[in-house]
Amino acid sequence: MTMLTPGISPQETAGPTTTQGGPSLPQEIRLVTEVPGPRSKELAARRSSAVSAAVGSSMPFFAHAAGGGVVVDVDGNSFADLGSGIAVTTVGNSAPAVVEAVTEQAARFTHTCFMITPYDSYVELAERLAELTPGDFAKKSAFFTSGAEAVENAVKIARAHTGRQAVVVFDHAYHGRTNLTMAMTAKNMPYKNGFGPFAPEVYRAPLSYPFRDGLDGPTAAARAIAVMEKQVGAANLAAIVVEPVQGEGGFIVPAPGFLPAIAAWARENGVVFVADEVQTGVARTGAWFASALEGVEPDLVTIAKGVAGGLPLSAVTGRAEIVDAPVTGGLGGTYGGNPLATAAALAVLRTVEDEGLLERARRIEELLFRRLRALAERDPRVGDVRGRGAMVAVELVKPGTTEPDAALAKKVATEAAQRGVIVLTCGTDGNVLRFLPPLSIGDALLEQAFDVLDGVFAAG
Ligand code: PLZ
Repeated sequence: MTMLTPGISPQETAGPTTTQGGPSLPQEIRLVTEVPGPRSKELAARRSSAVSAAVGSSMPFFAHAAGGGVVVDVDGNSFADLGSGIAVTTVGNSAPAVVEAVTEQAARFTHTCFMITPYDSYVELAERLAELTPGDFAKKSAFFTSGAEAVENAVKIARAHTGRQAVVVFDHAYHGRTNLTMAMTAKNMPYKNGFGPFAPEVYRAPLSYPFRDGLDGPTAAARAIAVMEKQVGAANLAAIVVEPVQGEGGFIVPAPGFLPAIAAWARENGVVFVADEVQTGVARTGAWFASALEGVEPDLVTIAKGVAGGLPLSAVTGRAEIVDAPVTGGLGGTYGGNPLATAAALAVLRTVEDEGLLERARRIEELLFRRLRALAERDPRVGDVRGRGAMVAVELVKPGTTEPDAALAKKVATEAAQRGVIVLTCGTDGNVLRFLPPLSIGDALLEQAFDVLDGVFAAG
């Protein structure tokens, strides 16, 4: 039984009556208590004595149900969700097809370990991802559980294939929190601070960052290639790993031509070109994979987050001869491609097609750009509006400069939560507000959420 917080009457802690999430939840912002409400406060108190202080949460309330475009908290408040659990619930939270597929699979078997007794959904998912990732060539996949694990395995595969060791990543990159991926991630605080030593043979090249460097794509690529040639040497380089639109680093869209030039140099030099599409992949940007928007066909693609609607699944998909390079048994893991997750992923891919969600992501891009460009016109603290599909951000600066304003980003996100909107920050400087709504969100709720944000900006 739930303990009541002293001084709070049972009526005040009545909380939500919802027993189900999914798209049938009322699609509106509706606050019935202060934020956080009494039940969230009570859970926060228990959390602070039981959960590591090293694990943070950006929202002050606890979730009870979610679906469509809302998250309902334990006090019955309904928030517009502009975060999708960091780009995961792309097809919607508790999407009906996902719930059905996982329920059916859970009732049949929950686990055998693909390395012991294989099952068909693993094979079918590999076939589907081979079709959906860019490039008309033979492809194969291996499945894991987290995005970081997919990136680690892409590097293992590239090293096995090339017999080389070095890995090149970019400024502002985010690739994960495991030892190798911490080395690949750019930002120290909070991801790396005090956690070294890091894995060796990871080199960092300059990215294309149009708002800050003003370079066109080919010029920015030449600058990065010079670093690779002079500081690493193509003969030592196993892989280049790059996010087609940088996620945690600030939703940075490289200038046109940057990614194709890097990919072409990789091909000429026998270097494996890896697109880390953990955040951009699976319809988020209005294409199945963001590399396609630049006409790039990566040798390997890392996939996670949106692919399985919240079930832990990640993949490396790419050129068959490269993915086959490690020795048999060289790739795997107890839970990699768990049957609940592969069933969920097949349902996610079907839902994207059945509900026309690539097109929906492009419509969301139009709405987001319209609202945010109007805001930028009025408010000189909005320095840049950028992104692709339902992956859009504003970079906040001191008016008239490019000096980052992280305090403003934090203030807006905090104030928006008080008013019923979940919005996340990102960026090496912490000055970027990012918008990642589920593609199941409706226009009316999106407009309502941006009315709230306009109000927050107008208030100072
Ligand atoms: N590659 C491009 O965006 C995860 C991390 C949030 P995992 N991004 C969210 C946090 O603070 O931990 C991410 C990504 C890209 C790799 C990863 C790592 O994916 O599933 O979190 O391991």
